Amino acid sequence: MPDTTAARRRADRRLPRMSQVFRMPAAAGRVTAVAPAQPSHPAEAPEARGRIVAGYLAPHPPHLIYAENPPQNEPRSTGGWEILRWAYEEARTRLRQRHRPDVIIVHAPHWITMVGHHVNCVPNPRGRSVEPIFPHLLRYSYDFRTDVELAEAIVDEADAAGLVASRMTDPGVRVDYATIGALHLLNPDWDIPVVSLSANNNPYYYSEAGLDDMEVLGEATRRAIERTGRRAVLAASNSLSHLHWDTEPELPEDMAREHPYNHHQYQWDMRLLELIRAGRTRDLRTFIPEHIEQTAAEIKAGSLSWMLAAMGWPEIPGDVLGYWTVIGTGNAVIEWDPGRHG
Ligand code: 2X7
Ligand code: FE2
Repeated sequence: MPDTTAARRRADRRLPRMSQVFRMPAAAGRVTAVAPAQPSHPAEAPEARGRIVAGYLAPHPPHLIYAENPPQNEPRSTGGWEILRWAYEEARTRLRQRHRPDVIIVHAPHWITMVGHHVNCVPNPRGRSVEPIFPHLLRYSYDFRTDVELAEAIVDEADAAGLVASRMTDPGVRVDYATIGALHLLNPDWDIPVVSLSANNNPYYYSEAGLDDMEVLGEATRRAIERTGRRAVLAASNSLSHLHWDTEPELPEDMAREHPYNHHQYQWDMRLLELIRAGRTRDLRTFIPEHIEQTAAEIKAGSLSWMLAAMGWPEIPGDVLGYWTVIGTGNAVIEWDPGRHG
């Protein structure tokens, strides 16, 4: 490997990153105790609680909801992107039958906060989410419940770990389409409470900003889950390779026009998926920055690093439920299930 890897350059860098500017020394004793949740499944052993039961890479292209024609979305389609939608169908089955979480925690790249990590603490977000570049595909009415106790515990743990973190309590803030996209595709009934985290790392200004901080945020998230006793599913709402077409077919779901933007991107996505399928999760810590550099990957927003850090970079195979492109970008639905491999 040449001495030019993004990871090495990051380690060598002398100047503080934007995210470091917004990182404070950790303060002891700022976390307050929270009573553990009562089991929602009475037969459940106590050790089954307070843990992450599964993690999903859960990409959010608005095209996928558009193609599903759910009642919440106004535009109508004739389908498309079935391979990814069938992958989500399998994820939904596993979520309901096997994981039965108390909460889904999502980190999404299109809720960008310039100062610190924000956690949505609005008890019942309601409104309409419109995709700014594809408003003809996604005008989605949402109405869901936040697990406020867990949301606040994540803020407290992140703060105690030295991150700048804040509670977002304004019900007027519109929920972004990357949060809505992953959550709808995992649970279109919206009958599982949610915690939603912003992306603070300015991914569209700095190519690999803040991945270290995302690991700190992941560990803080895990501590909050343990402290509140939740069975949590994590969702990293990210596409992979991210160069894309700048023109759209007359019929957006014309699958004769859907293919990788270029072979280079496709090959780097496949390398990433091979590592994941082989369970070489720790190798991803150095591979992810390279993948970002080679493919302008959306995982630069840090959602995947956050999730894998929360799960302790588990050396278990990720189950790739499906991969395909959306407007040329690479997208994979992947499950990490520690219970199956533990
Ligand atoms: O946000 C997105 C994306 N991540 C990928 C493809 C198409 C549109 O929007
Ligand atoms: Fe996106």
